[in-house]
Amino acid sequence: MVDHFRSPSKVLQDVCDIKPLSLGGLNVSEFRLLLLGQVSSGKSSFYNTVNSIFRGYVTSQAITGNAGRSVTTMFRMYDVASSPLKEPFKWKICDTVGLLPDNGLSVSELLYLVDGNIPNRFQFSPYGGITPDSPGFIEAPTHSQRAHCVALVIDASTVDNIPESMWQKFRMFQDAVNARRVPMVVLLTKIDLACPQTQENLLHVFHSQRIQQVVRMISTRLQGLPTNKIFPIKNYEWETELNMHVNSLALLALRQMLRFAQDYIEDKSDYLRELGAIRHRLSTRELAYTMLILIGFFLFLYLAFSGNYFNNVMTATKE
Ligand SMILES: Nc1nc2c(ncn2[C@@H]2O[C@H](COP(=O)(O)OP(=O)(O)O)[C@@H](O)[C@H]2O)c(=O)[nH]1
Ligand SMILES: [Mg+2]
Repeated sequence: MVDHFRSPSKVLQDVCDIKPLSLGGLNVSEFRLLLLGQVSSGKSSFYNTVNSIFRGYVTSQAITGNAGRSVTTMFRMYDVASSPLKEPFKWKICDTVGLLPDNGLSVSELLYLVDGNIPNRFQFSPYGGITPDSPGFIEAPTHSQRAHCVALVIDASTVDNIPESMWQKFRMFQDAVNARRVPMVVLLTKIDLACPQTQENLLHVFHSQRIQQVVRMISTRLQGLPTNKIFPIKNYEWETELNMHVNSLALLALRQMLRFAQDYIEDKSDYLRELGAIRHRLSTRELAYTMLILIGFFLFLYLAFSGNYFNNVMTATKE
């Protein structure tokens, strides 16, 4: 439990307690939560916000900025711990380079991030994409190395300007992630900039017509993604002190992401168990067929060599 959190809530406690369970032989040592989204949508700031909550003061370990191009150029897996001397939690936040509508990382390259092929501190090149020949490419990632929940980070204040080609990329990516049964959520950042009343009082977010409208719009654009998977948040940006409401929104989103990650592991272990059972059933049937063939073969040999078979055949032919 983090002692410096001024009002230790149930949500905070839940987040501290969640750790992957080893199920059905599926050993996952930690959850990996992958952040993806446009340049400047607030991915690195989300990690900083979460880290600040647990550190007990506003920190900015991940470099953030509004340069018009991605300030983040590396794939980084960040641990979170209540102090540098304490054990980190059993989950990591994975921060990436920003997405661009018409160039930048393609959907298949993004899937390498989901599938765990990309190592920590992988340097994205502005010229070339990711291929299996890229330095450090992990050919056969373990279940622990893949993403267990993906968060699409969308800036609420500029959502109306997202070009159609970007939505198309999001949807293609969503289809591929759904096919892998990896849970996907949306982190809707900069709600303070999107709604003036929310800027004044963060609790207004739950009544804001504008935020509700944005949430519904994103749900429609993302093929009916349930609205309870779209989390409005406000990242630490100008603040120098922690704020309870900023913390609460970020923690609510984080707790759901971790719960979805746990659901994914359960689902995966069920699938592997069923696959194992099918293989077992198949191998039992194959064994029975092989035995029958062998018995037939030995019976034939016995009859042939004992002479009876040929005698009987000869007699039968003469008659
Ligand atoms: N007002 C406000 N600014 C934010 C929020 N989240 C991020 N920012 C700012 O947006 C800019 C881009 O954020 P960054 O985290 O670098 O985006 P990234 O490219 O997705 O990693 C930075 O100047 C942040 O301070 C937010 O919730 N509210
Ligand atoms: Mg960044």
